Parts: sequence; structure tokens; C-alpha cells
Amino acid sequence: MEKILVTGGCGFIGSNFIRLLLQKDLPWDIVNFDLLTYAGNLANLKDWQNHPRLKFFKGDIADRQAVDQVFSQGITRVVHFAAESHVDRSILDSGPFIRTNVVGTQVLLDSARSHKVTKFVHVSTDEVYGSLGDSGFFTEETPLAPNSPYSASKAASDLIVRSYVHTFHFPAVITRCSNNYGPYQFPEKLIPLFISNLCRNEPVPVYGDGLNVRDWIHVEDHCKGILAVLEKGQPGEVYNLGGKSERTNMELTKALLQSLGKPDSLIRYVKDRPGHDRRYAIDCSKAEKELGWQPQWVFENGLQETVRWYLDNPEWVNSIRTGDYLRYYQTQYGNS
Ligand code: NAD
Ligand code: TDX
Repeated sequence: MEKILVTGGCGFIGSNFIRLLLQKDLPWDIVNFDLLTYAGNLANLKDWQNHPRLKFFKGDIADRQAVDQVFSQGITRVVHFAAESHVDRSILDSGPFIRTNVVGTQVLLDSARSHKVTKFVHVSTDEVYGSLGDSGFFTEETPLAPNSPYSASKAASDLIVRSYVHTFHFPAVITRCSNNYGPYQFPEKLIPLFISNLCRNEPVPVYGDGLNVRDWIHVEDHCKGILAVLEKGQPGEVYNLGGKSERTNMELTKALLQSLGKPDSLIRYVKDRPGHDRRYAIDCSKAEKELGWQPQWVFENGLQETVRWYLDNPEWVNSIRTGDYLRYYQTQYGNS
């Protein structure tokens, strides 16, 4: 049976991706390799952790020995999610972003290359293209112009991937997706942070004038896009993935307030994020045409479902707020 390596499978998108593969019952063994940083949570895959075709290994993608050990188990394809992913953290300290996103990707590529994998999907982001004005869309041809240490580290990793394709004919494909939302997103990102604050009647911090625009995609649509790329994406190609749902942060905040029945008085305008990108918007027609993929979720329905999920899973949010989720690994697997 083919063995797929998923890096960062205990994070938000990686765990949703593994769940999708197992639900589809694809004939693949899955190896989940994750360092369990603050953003990694084994409880994201709690219902699936004993699945006979899923194995978990705790490790660092920047550790060549650990990575080689995983590849030597017969990995044939890779989906690479592992990253430091939060822009605000990269502004406070860019070190972990360079280490994991840049060096980690290089180490993974070298090991994957020496183990002759047949496909390597590098999961990147629309943020590598920089910021848009009031009109226009990012296409795969848009020049890279990252503005935050986070997006710069992702752009650097994209360029390293590109160079391996060009120099070594390495079979890598890059995806660049817009802002994801859905279940199991760590409550430091806008939507889960605001839901969890509002549930406790705490204010929500809106950066700047609240008119920055993001294109929101349900994580399930993103994961289906990645699966389509894994199966049909052409080596060396880049595929944009987006949700066709542009909203200002204030529109989104008002929608969350309404959905939870909370008053506008909980809105707090706070100091803007330094270097805050104004607008992201994605043209994903290439993926639609070449892969037959399309985002399915209507944003308002997806947002309602997401609010419902957080309301139905208070213990998940609470374990993060109290830090208990960091201890879950020890009870399941003993000390590392
Ligand atoms: P996340 O922060 O929720 O999860 C990241 C995972 O990577 C965690 O499980 C963490 O433990 C793991 N990890 C971090 N450093 C590691 C290391 N050195 N070795 C092994 N594992 C490590 O991130 P996410 O939101 O799920 O994003 C996943 C990927 O998708 C990232 O590459 C991100 O850049 C990209 N992306 C995210 C979004 C979004 O809206 N969240 C949009 C487009 C692209
Ligand atoms: O408290 C907040 N208040 C606020 O106004 C937070 C956390 C965010 N914001 C704003 C900043 C952005 O304009 O909301 C918007 C969304 O912010 P984030 O959730 O931090 O996402 P963003 O910075 O857009 O980046 C996300 O999308 C692309 C992911 O975190 C990245 O990993 C992904 O690559």
C-alpha cells in the first residue's frame, strides 16, 4: 500500500486533511509527522488516532536524522503543511518562522529527494503575493512580494521548492490558498478568536479601521483542493485555491456578533498590525479548469457551521485556554 507523509498533521488544516483521507477510505497508509508546537494538538484527530492506517511520529522537519528515519519507512508521496503560521507571532519573533518554514522545508526536500518520492505537495499561501488595492486578483503569475516575516518565510520556501524542480526535476507542486476557516482552527486566528471571546462576552480586537479584506475558504474545500493537486497536479506547477468569498474584517465581525446574538458594544478598535496587508483576492480558475476542483461552501453557511462547531466543542477551546492540550501527548504516548 502507498505511504503518504503528512507534515503538520496535528495543526488546523493538516488534521482536517488527514480526516478527509480517512473518511474517503483511500487505499493509503498515512504517516503524520508533527513537532507538536503550541499549534499542534493531538486532540484534533482524537477520533481517528487508533485507525490502522494512521501512524503518528513526533519530530521536527528541520531535524534531518528524524526526517530520514520517517522517509525510510517507504514514503512515496508528501503533503507538507508543517509551518509556523501566525502573522502576529512572526512580527514578535521571526526566528522560528525562518527555522521551520525555510530550513525545515529545505531539509524535507533533501530527504524526499534522496528517498525518490514521486510527488511533493508544498502547501503555501496567497500571502506570498503581497497586498492588493481595491481591485484585481492574485494569479499564479503575480510576482511574489511578501510583506510580513511569515509570508517572507513562506515565499522563501516556495522559491526553494521551485529551484528543486528546476535543478533536480524534483516532482513538487505548490498550492497557494486564501484564508481558511472551519473546525479545529487555533483560537489565535481571527474567526476562532472572536467566537471564543464573544462566547465569554469578552471584547473582540479589530485591527486598524477593520476594512482589510480577506478571501475566506472553508478548510474542507481547501483540503479537497490539495487532494486534487496530490492526485492530478502537474510537477512544477503552482495552483491558487480560494473561496470566492471576500469580506472586510468588519463585515465578518458583524456576522459573528449577529450569529452569536452579541451587541456591537463588544467591538474594540485596536492599534493596527504593523505592515498589515490591505486586501487578498484569489483567481483560482487554473485549479478549476485543470483539476476539476471548485470551492463548494457558501460562506454564510460555512460560518454558521463553524460557530456551531465551537459552541458544541467548548472543551476543545477550554483545553487550549488552560494549556491542558499540551499535556495530552504525555497521557497518550508517554514522555517524548
Ligand atoms: P497551524 O499553525 O494550525 O499548524 C501547523 C502545524 O505544524 C502544527 O501541528 C505544528 O505542531 C506543526 N509544526 C510546526 N513546526 C513544526 C516543525 N518544525 N516540525 C514539524 N511540525 C511542525 O497551521 P495551519 O493553519 O494548519 O496551516 C498549515 C499550512 O497551510 C501552513 O503551511 C500554512 O502556511 C498554510 N496555509 C494556511 C492558511 C490558513 O488560513 N490557516 C492559508 C493558506 C495556507
Ligand atoms: O485579533 C485580530 N484582529 C484582527 O483584526 C486578529 C487575530 C486578526 N485581525 C485581522 C488581521 C487580518 O486582516 O483579521 C484578518 C485575519 O487575520 P488572521 O486570522 O491573523 O489571518 P491572516 O493574517 O490573514 O493570515 C491567515 O491567512 C493566510 C493565516 O494565519 C495564514 O497562515 C495564511 O497563510
